[in-house]
Amino acid sequence: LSHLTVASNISKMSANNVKPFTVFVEGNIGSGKTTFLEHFRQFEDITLLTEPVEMWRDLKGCNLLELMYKDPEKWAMTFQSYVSLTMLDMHRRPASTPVKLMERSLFSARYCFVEHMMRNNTLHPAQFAVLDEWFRFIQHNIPIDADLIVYLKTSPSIVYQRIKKRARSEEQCVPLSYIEELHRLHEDWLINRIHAECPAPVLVLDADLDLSQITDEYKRSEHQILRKAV
Ligand code: DCP
Repeated sequence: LSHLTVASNISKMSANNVKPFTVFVEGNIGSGKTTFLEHFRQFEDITLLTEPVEMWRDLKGCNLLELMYKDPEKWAMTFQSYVSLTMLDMHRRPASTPVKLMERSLFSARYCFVEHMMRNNTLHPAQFAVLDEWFRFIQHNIPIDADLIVYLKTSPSIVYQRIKKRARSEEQCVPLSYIEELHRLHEDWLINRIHAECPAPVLVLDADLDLSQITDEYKRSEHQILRKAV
């Protein structure tokens, strides 16, 4: 059934030149965004753009993520400016499939991470202003397609434990307070809608569930993402 539906979506695409249905997967650090995207690997004809963090860890041999965590005042601007570039690249990458799933977006970079770094003065007001101008310029001049946001909602204490357990070397210094603040910023953006623009409808999933139970929760999103009765 999934193959038939996707095939009919492809023929619709070529007939009407329809753009792919574009989904951003968002949520706190350690909320399971990569695992969520991997769940969709079983379906044919979906473009998955996973793990942008791997690009941030190796730019011509430089680990920008590590530099940013070791000396945020010095490197946050460089890091976030490269995040914006990699995100814009993902937004603009054409997909010849009916569905395109992306891990994160320019929006979470701006409304969660850059917002946090501005509020706690990691970014100088001048650095924040430059990042914000880039963001506004892109928003107004470059089409960014968005049809759905999947918000993997978590409790800070749960993702904090996961982050400790997975022990990504760069993140060992991350305090619970940072995870709590990022949680509030995701909620303000996706649930409380404090920013004028939320680029697409938001589907909220319970991502506190552990790996043995999460597949059923992920399945809840299949019909909206594949747009078929499952
Ligand atoms: N990060 C950041 N600024 C951004 C985006 C991410 O500082 N604009 C940092 C936070 C993390 C690392 O990059 O230390 C990766 O964060 P993500 O939440 O993007 O990716 P994860 O791999 O943690 O996601 P998940 O565990 O949900 O798959």
